Amino acid sequence: MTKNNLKESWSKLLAGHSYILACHQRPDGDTLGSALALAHMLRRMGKDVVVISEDGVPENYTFIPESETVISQTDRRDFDIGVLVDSEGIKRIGTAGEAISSAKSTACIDHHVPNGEFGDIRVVDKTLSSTAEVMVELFDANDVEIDKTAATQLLTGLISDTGAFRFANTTSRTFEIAAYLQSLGAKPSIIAREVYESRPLRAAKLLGRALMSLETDKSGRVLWATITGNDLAELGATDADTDSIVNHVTAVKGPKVAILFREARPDSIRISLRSRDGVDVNQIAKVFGGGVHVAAAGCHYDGSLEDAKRDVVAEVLKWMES
Ligand SMILES: [Mn+2]
Repeated sequence: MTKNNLKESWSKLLAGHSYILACHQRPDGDTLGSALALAHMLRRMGKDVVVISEDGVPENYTFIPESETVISQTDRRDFDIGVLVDSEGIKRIGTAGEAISSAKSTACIDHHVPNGEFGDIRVVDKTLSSTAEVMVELFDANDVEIDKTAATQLLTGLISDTGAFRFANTTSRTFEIAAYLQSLGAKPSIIAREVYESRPLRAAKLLGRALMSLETDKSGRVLWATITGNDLAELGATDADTDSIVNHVTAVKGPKVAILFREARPDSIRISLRSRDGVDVNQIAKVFGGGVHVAAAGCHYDGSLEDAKRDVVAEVLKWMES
């Protein structure tokens, strides 16, 4: 992403009048904050902009300015430009894919390992911590003024994707950008509280159950937690309540790989993988048709919880041995 690339991409992006910006499924602070910041800038220029998130806005992100404008579906197919935000492929945005693909031109703004070459306009840098960081570089290269609203939206992306600056994707540039956004009016302490310390009670209880379920392999290198469909039903919890639980599994000292298995529906298991010390869980997730980052990936397993645990743990151990 050279300054020239960023200038060229921005002028192509501005060529439209109507826009649809799509967040990925199970949205996080980065996809929402980044999409809303871009929408804010485009609206300021008089553009017609829709932000779509198939799964809506999770409770702990409703504090993001302008998040109330996010819609979860649309029948419109008349957009000039469709943008994938923080989504490494059209599949990750669910039903919004149709509206994006029907746009006269498409764009992809992201920091994931590219999965195909979606987008006539591509602003993708997998070395950056977050799509929010990509956005700041894009705005900066084009002298787009970041106001307090956009600074808050973008800092939310940075804070969520770096685990509040604790993950290995945090660079000195990340801190520079965070300081810059704070100087523009964003409040890190408020964002961190909203993102990390506003868990509903049912989600806290679900976390308790997940931690009680922890198991390891004999060598202690792999640690996993399980959430059953029954756990969700008994607590009245939703899939969104499982979101940050894998980070608590990762916080246990010793294991190199942490996994969360959750029974979304009977025989439909969602799996999150996290690694330490360079184990490439992206490769492991790929075996099961998933992926995303080297140290953080996810996949899906059709079958029982027990089969999912047996097969995925065996695959992890196989990768560690090779
Ligand atoms: Mn992201």
